[in-house]
Amino acid sequence: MTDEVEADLEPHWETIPTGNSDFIGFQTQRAPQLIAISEGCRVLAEHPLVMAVMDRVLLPMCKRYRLHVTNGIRVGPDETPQMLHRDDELFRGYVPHDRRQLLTNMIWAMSDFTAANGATRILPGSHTGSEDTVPDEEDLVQAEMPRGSLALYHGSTFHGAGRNTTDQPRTGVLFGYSLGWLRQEENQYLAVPPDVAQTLPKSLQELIGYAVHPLFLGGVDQRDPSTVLGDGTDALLEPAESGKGS
Ligand SMILES: O=C(O)CCC(=O)C(=O)O
Ligand SMILES: [Fe+2]
Repeated sequence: MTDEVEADLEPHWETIPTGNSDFIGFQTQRAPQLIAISEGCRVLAEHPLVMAVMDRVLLPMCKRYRLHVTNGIRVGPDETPQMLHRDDELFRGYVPHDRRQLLTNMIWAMSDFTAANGATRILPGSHTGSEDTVPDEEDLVQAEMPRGSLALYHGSTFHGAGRNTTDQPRTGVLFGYSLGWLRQEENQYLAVPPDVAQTLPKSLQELIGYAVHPLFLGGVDQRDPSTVLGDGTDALLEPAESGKGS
């Protein structure tokens, strides 16, 4: 699938600008809306291994999880290290930090990830630390891995893309997954509007958000959003029914 995803993204890199901050990088390009632009990414997003991990990490806190964000990340030559961060900082100002995860990410290597070209730097064990944890650079490990591999890390694990000292880009595709009752980082309904969502497998429609989270979070006109995709049902949501954990 790596070849397919690479081919899907290739035409986009020509027009995507580099970033302008320590977070999104200065020599780094980011391709958004991967579900809309890449059939290969549709397959990766639902990879059974990744789903099994998310079932285990996220389902204790929700009835279904969502695709939170998608990003092709091409770290160019001479890029400085990305600032270390926790992806769940989006929420932690409002939800106290504890070991339960609000989100979990995977990054899939589209090129070899090496210490020299900016393999993701990760601080193992930092998901158990408090809000006040200050990451120590000495404790970082790099997710060095051959093209076609993936790395997974919790939303509260400190990490960031590394420095690229080579003359070639380091490319990965990042998929984040979050508890189904949280607002997604990437607005999947704008990124993947109904006319595109209609063409996707049902499981992927649900993963990006075209399905209520029980009881009836995310409905439209008292109905499940899948009705907008023309799934044939027009049933009104019934809290007693949907509350059973469907
Ligand atoms: O590109 C990477 O290695 C990590 C990117 C990242 O952590 C992010 O964009 O939030
Ligand atoms: Fe991140």
